[in-house]
Amino acid sequence: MCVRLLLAGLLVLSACHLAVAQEASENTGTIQATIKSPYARRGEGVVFIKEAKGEFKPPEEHPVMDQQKLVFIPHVLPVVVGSTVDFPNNDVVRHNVFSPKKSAEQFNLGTYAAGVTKRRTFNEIGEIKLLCNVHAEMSAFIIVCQNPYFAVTDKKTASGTIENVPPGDYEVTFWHERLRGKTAKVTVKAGETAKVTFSRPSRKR
Ligand SMILES: [Cu+2]
Repeated sequence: MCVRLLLAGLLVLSACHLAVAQEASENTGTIQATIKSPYARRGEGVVFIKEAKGEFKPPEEHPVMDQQKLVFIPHVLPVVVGSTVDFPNNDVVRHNVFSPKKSAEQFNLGTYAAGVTKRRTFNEIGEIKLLCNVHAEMSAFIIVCQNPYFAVTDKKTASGTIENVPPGDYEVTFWHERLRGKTAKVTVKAGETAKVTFSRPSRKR
């Protein structure tokens, strides 16, 4: 009897969860943004809403910028402002992580051993370039956004899909290592996908 009640309760619970998830997708829209440039296919970019109303809490689970085989993984990591990023050293050698001048925030985590994780909280919106002063070939970017409505672009399609966007009018923009960002206006409607194309952006010097 008890087990049956428990099972019934679990069923009701999971049905509720399902309903909430469906509601979220029915009440929100999607933005599919594409960067029209051959350079956009030479690396990931980030498409994002410049500014959205509301206050956005950083995720409890820290975004991760990993270090493996002398490479930062991922190469491009968008986060919402206030996020704490973990920088584990999952390599067999020591690494140093720092951000050079012109980054939205400058910092230096120092040189640290394999198996150690350092972390940092990002409170300034903008581009953070990451370098390692032990290995000149290592580089990556953290893009700190005002809101969680961002997506990394696919290298093959140079396109990114921003999901669960509340209906409204927005300015969408992009960041790319090789290209200057452009802005486009978009209207998001519930249950629909709005498409944005950034045509022929100029190269960064
Ligand atoms: Cu290194």
